[in-house]
Amino acid sequence: MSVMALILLMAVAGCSKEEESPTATAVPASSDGGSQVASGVSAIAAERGLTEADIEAAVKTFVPSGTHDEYILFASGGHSGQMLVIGMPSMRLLKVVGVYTPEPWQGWAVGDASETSHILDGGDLQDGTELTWGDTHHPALSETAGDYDGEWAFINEKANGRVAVIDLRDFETKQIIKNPLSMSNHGATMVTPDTKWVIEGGQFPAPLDGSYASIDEYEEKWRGVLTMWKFDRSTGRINYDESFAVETPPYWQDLCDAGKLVSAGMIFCGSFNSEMATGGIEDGNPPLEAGISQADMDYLHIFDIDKMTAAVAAGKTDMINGFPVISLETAAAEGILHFAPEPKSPHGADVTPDGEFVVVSGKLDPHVTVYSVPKIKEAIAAGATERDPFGVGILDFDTVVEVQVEVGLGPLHTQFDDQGYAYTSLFLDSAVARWTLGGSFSDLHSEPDWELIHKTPVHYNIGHLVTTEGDTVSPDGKYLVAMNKWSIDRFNVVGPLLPQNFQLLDISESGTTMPVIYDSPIGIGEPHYAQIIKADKLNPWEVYPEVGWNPETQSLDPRAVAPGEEGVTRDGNNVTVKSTLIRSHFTPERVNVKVGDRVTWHMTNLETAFDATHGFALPGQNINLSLEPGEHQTIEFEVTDEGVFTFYCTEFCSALHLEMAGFFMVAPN
Ligand code: RUQ
Ligand code: CUA
Repeated sequence: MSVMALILLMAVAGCSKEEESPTATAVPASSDGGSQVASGVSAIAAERGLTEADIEAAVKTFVPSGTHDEYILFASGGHSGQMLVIGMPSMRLLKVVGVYTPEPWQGWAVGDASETSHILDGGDLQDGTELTWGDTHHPALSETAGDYDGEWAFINEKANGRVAVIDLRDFETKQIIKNPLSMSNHGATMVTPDTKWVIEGGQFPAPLDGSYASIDEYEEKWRGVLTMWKFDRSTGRINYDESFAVETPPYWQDLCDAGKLVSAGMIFCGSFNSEMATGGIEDGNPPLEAGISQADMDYLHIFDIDKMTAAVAAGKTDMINGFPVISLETAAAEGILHFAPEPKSPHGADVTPDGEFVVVSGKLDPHVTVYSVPKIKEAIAAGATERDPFGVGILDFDTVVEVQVEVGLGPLHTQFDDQGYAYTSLFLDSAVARWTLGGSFSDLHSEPDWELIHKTPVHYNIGHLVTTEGDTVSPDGKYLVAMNKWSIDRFNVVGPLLPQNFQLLDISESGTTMPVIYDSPIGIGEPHYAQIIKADKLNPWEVYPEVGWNPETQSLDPRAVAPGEEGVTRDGNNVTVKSTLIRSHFTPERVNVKVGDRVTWHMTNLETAFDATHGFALPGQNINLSLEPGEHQTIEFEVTDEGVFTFYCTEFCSALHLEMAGFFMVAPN
């Protein structure tokens, strides 16, 4: 019997820790049926060596079969290129949304024939190179007035500088955009509190036009970039033509966060390598990691969105690769960009729920540094007295810092709850630190402000952490997920490559109680960040709104095939197939073509029931589609090889699913 079943029994029996210690030996059965069950549970717990804490954790996380989770976690799939959808607190994996990597189950971007593959092609390199993987780091849920609204998700792709838009009505990727100026992003994606802008911060500098410049020209020609993608809710797409970028110095820009409430209109991005180290270990130079971490301070980048849009409206942009860019000179002169010094190889920059503070973690500093937004605004208004080599105004550290809080070794990222606590991941300590906030959060907790309260060890190498609705103006403070890399001793060994581990922590109690209650290995690439939304804020479709729906346009497809319209027609070498799918057959079942034909195949799933998905696998053509109820797909391909190929449905859709097939017969020309 599994621990889950055990817990269910305990719940049924009304067993609690007060009534009975699960670690104790079984109590004698009484005539009361409940106690008999409870004593059985005790015996199982004793036999399995479960502690009281184990049982409490299991009771907290068990979601009985047939019931739904309270929260949904949207996690990056790391270098799988995908996005994970996980129920919480059960940590059950619900979906791996295909984004930057073809995903056959969803028919996502498999081969070149489908419209979803054209969406993936939206992220092709300027020279046409097709990319079939990605390194996703930071998903962002759309917000209205600073709160998740459950409508859209965005996720970056670090390796080649791309951004994707996912529609949460059907959990499918709708748009992938290649950044025209940069081959890398890391400070992405983040949204402004109204989701008007999707922010793409950079990482590795290079000449923005994609040209070659030698490493000796690093300071002169290599540049960083922050890209502001304009999101249009009515179309559900990023509007490329209303988007623009801001040139930044060739420091390595890092994670960003959008301001909210008092800091609305501001963007904060960490950065490192203000040393502008360029490595060259083979020439006797210090290695990059040493060169980059020499200085005590790097620069927190502080952007002003209103000043950016004013500069764009006034035409103060240069066109680079056909894309408007506010030059570094303009950004410095117009006060679009300011710097505040930040200590010791900074990484995360996180804005508190009230928007008043920005928490920065220096990876080599045991403190987090808390900046005051009102103080930043005053310092900007007073005018920067110092400038970096590119003319960007530097604010005085002591003037803009509210406080530094010692939290432990290797701080990376910070999240928030509803009890006035902040939570910082400690990479070197392998722990989550809980510390108190001051300011408007002071009354929410009973401890002194700005003080470390507790550390919970995690296993191991924690990167990001995420709390329930933790990036919003009103976090829920119920759970925290520690996103750990390389779980060396947590799971059965599955070879030298170790699973990543999401550890669930219960943060609902105050003070020093903050236990780990579940381990959830992730069987794909390193997930960096995630966001957690209350499940009832999502309103996904159960079936497409109308039969003949095109998910790529989210509208009725004029090419949809109605019953009776099926058939194969030929016009020269162009063959048009019109098919319908319904349990358990394709119409037509025989499609005759010749080598050299160009096939346009329209397919409509006529089903309207919740569970009536059909697949379409066509051997020899690298084609696989998933047609959910009501969905229409059109594919186009050239036929190059003769033979007979049996297409079939890939979803076990009925008792006669194996019979749901047809013949694609290619005669010699
Ligand atoms: S980053 S932990 Cu993108 Cu912190 Cu990975
Ligand atoms: Cu349709 Cu199997």
